[in-house]
Amino acid sequence: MTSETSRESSRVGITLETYILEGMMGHPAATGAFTSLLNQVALAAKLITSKVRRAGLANVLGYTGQTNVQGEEVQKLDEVANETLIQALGRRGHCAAIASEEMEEVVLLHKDPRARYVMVFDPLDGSSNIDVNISIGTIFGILRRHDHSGPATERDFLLPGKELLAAGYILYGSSTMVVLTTGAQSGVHGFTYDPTVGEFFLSHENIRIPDKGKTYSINEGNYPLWTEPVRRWNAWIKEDDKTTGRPYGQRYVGSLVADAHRTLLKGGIFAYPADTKSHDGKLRLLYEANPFAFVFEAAGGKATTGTDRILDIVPTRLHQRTPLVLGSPRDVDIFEEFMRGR
Ligand code: AFP
Repeated sequence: MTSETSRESSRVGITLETYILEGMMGHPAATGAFTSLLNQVALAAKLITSKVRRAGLANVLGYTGQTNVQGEEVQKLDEVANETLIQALGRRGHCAAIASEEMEEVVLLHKDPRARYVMVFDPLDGSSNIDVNISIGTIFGILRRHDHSGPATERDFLLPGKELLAAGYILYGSSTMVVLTTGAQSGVHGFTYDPTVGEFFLSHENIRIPDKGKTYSINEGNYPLWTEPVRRWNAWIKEDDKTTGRPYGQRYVGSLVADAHRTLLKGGIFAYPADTKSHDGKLRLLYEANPFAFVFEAAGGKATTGTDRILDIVPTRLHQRTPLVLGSPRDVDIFEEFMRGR
């Protein structure tokens, strides 16, 4: 391949806006509503980044939840991120309603029947990590309403994750990245933010998770609460066996976006299983597990509860929890074998 053709076939370096626009051009019947929604997510990503990057100054400007030197109340960063997303998504009239980790109930944005989409998000996941300057993130998913003749209700959100039209996350790490997919056909792409020009550029084109990894990611402090199969899998993954690449290394940030992002790029397994304290696991199905399951499957990975595919679960509640196991197909398969009694 000549350098000219390889340059032509790679889209690395295009902006997120161009990528979204090209996606719309590939669908002649598109109205632009979905495109506009994705663009508003990109805008929110820039706005939240600018706030997150100043988080370390909270004690200079006033601790969050207290008053700053100007005597103004300083809003908590997760509330700021939530407000920013609501404002951005409410602006164009395409998003009928949102469900957020920050709010008990669904928030209606537009009653107009032309608002055909609803969005789920966790505005700032891993927020307990803010004070210690560790990566945090925003998780989002977009669903199409089945019936948009009347105002949106909770029913519009209680759909299995396989119905997502798009999902992704924004990682506020050493740089800010948006990782986005509209499904396996379009692939999973990562865009890195250049703060000097205020744009996201395609930096990770067509992310594919390795078939097998070398690390496992789990809160091992929960060992006493784990079920027997989880303990057996945990002992197995730490055994010394060169032929199967064990022992695996352990990595755990405690910020789902950071742990899942590393697992997506490097392979391996992330698990937050059910335990004797949390029978349904800790993580939330609609705005944590489903968007990540959608991303991982589109990248060739797997996402299960340990026994069942995440994207098949039909939710009954907005803030429902689920056990979550994400990762390389071979690593998730082995976890499932242990759950079945290996
Ligand atoms: P916070 O938003 O309270 O920091 O919780 C983060 C989180 O929901 C998710 O991002 C992590 O994967 C998980 O909880 C960590 O939970 P443990 O602290 O129990 O390991």
